[in-house]
Amino acid sequence: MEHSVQINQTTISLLKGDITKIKADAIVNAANTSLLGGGGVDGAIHKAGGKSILEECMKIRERQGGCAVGEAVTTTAGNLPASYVIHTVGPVWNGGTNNEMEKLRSCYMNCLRLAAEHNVKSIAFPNISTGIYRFPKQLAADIALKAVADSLNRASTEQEPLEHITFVCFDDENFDIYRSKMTGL
Ligand code: AR6
Repeated sequence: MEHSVQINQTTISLLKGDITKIKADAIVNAANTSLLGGGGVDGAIHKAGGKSILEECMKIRERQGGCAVGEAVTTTAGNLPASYVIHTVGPVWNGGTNNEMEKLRSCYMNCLRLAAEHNVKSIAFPNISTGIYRFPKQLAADIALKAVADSLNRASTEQEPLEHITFVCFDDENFDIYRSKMTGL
């Protein structure tokens, strides 16, 4: 781990690479409202994780009709070296006047809430919405880092602490942005 900062009992790290290779209790998927898979990180997670993830997503669809933007749902992780996949649906960037920023923050908050509910000790996030959904990367990184810092500073002392949060950047641009912003945490 090249870059890491500590907030209370949690280490926040930055990694460049493929989230499907990460051995965390939970990895986050940047899904869409259908939960049926797609391109980008979603495609990579379903491809590497195998069909059990899609089967669980289909059961969630039957129960609640998919997943709304800003919300998150949990499945197991199939063949991945993680225990859970937390699927969240980021906003499509539409100029910023459609509550995109609040919706992106709520993705991170809801993933952290589900992680706590499942007693997850380590979680890895991709850069939600910054690919196919075209969210500006600088702004998305500010929102992600602030959401995580706010959540950790607010965490109840009765709750078992999350030990490790990793931001997994796939592209150089996001990696460079996170590297420069993490020093400011
Ligand atoms: N590991 C980590 N990050 C990745 C990987 C990977 N294997 N592959 C891509 N990224 P995107 P979105 C990065 O497009 O913008 C799908 O079709 C990528 O560089 O995956 O939220 C869904 O089904 C980018 O920084 O997700 C939705 O329809 C980040 O992941 C839609 O795309 C997010 O890019 C969601 O779009």
